[in-house]
Amino acid sequence: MKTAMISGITGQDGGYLAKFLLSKGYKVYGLYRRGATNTFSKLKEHGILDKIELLDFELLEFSNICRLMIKYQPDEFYNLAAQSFVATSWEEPVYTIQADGLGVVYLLEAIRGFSPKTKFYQASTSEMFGKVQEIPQVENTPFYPRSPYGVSKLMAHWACINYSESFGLFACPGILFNHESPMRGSEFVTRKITLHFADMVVNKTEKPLELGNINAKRDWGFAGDYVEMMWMILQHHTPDTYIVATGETHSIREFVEETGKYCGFDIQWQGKDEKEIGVDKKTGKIIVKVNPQYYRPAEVELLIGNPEKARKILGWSPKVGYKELCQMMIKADIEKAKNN
Ligand code: F7E
Repeated sequence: MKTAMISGITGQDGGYLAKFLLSKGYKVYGLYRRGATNTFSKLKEHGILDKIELLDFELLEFSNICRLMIKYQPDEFYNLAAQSFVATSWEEPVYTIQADGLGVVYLLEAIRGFSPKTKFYQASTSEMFGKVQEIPQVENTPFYPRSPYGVSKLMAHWACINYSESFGLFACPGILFNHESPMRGSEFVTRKITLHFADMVVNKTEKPLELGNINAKRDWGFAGDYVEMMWMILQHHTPDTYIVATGETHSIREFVEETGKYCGFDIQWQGKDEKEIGVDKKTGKIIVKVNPQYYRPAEVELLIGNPEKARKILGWSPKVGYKELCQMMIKADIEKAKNN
């Protein structure tokens, strides 16, 4: 039986990946950071909580990582643990850079020292492209991160490649573009939108949804598709870097319109910039309001990845398209709101 360790097991990707690896017959160790309130709700929702062995883990505690590597020597390690909310990285830059950058060096050092056969997957991110230097972005597009989060992930990305080239570790970064699902954290814009709209539809709440920059564009895919690619990257005969994206981009505004349509809203935009509002044509009610509080100190305006290498070499392509993803998320949140 192959063994896999997943750090960040309580997050969106941790749940989908664990489910996928269990279906492939893996023994899965789920690493989580002990806190005052531990939340395993996503694993429960997937119905896999009792199928995973949960282990205490802290990215910044090198001794803890070493002990894990010495004891378990997993075949595969998927590093999905991170301070993953870009906006918070300006509030907590030191912690973000320690956890998302230095933490990865700890992991690589522990693997190098105690479990060099472990294949390592690093969750790299499209945020490293930031102020994009090329459209669409490919594996060798120059990076230009725009947040402490992007900077820390870039360090981890290169550390991974460097440990592979220097010490022969099987360490691979997958550059994942935004990936969403009904399990997405509520702080991220897609889920913030679908949760709010579901509340409006089911509980008839009237408070408008407040958003920041609605003109930013993202290449949104389905998390369930993307975790399969993480696994595929580690099954290839040589370690390499891959873009994981759909090749399509949409603005936050479009995501609002698409999910709003499903709720029966016909959103018309009025005003400009900070004064912009989205009004439902049928009822005249304000559904969305721009609130500059959600603007970021430096924005990533446009992301669109070209997943051609993943398709050609690994035979991967996303199964769920943009509209299907919008529907999946809003439908799931309406169901959840009804059941609560
Ligand atoms: O923001 C804009 C915001 O927080 C998307 C993480 O998984 O993907 C994610 O990072 C866009 C930005 O995701 C609101 O300014 C407008 O332009 O959903 P997000 P993100 O920052 O793209 C990458 C690939 C990662 O690696 C990250 O870990 O939406 N936006 N209004 C807003 N964003 C939020 N969160 N809330 C708003 O009210």
